[in-house]
Amino acid sequence: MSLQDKLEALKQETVAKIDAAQDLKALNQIRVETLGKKGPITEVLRGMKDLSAEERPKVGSFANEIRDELTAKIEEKKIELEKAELDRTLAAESIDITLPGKAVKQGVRHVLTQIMEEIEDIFIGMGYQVVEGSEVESDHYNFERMNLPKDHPARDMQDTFYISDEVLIRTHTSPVQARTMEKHDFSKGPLRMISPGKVFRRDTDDATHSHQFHQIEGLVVDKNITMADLKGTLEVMMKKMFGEDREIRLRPSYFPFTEPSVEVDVSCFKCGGAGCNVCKYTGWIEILGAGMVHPNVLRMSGIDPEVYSGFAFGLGPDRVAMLRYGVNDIRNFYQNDLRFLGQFKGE
Ligand code: FA5
Repeated sequence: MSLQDKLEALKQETVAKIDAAQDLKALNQIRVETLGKKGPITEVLRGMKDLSAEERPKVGSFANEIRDELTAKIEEKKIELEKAELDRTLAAESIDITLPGKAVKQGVRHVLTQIMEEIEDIFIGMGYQVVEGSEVESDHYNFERMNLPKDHPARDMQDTFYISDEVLIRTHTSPVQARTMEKHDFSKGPLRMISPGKVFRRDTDDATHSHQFHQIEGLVVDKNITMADLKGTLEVMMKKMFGEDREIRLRPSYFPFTEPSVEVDVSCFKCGGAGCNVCKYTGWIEILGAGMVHPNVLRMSGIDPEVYSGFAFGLGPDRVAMLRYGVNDIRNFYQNDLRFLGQFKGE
């Protein structure tokens, strides 16, 4: 058999093997065996030294041609096998979207946020706007504009943390009254607002006191506003918060920024007024401070007390939450214990 015939036969045989190769490993094996240094083509080329000078270049170029053809064929097959392998991997790794997912642990809003939003909703329903105040406040708005001039003895009831002589963290949400009143345009209608937020006092923490707690301020100013409006409004809120058969009672009290001033009690939601441990056997639970806006407060905000009058109240949602859920220590709200907080699902 001539060298050319041998090469041709070798080519046919190798092409058949390449076509039959099942994977990249087998293909590589064919490449090494056929085209490698110890392979048959190299062998043929080595045998060329015995050929005549005339035949040598012919056989040489034929052998090179065959080597190039086989190399190209192997390359082609390699691409084909690689694609098949990728397809197999993709099929094997496809995601089964019907498998149940990992359950995400869902949190709940803080119980105090829930209570405050519930109260906000009640007042929004009565046409109030919700106003945001600033936790850092000036002495001017926190005290002076609330009819508590410097050295007024009633300041002792609300000592706080001072940032400078004039800047403090607010002791109550009442400064929002002054800030809202001075901006209000009565030609656009009466002023009706509530303002929830955090307040701070230098109080010693105990079961019912925290140095940081919450208040919701309420304020209505218009012509002919009376105590009857205050009582009616608070009654609506208490019934919505604690049930339709709740009653409220107003007791005389004192705040420098309201005159007259009252403390408001709600009939005990647990015993209905008969007396129990929740209401300390009085039948009533104290829930907020309120009163008619003091003429000085109106005047300082540029409102004529001869023409306008108003009522205001300040309620402690922490205490409301304690009463509603029978929580006996206010500090529970601030300790971030998920076993406690997770109980209030907010349905
Ligand atoms: C005031 O702060 C007045 N600004 C409320 C007010 C507004 C009266 C408008 C009249 C008109 P007082 O200090 O009583 O009032 O606080 C109001 C409510 O905040 C209390 O009824 C109580 O529910 C809550 N509160 C007061 N101190 C604490 C405290 N240390 N921890 C938790 N709640 C408190």
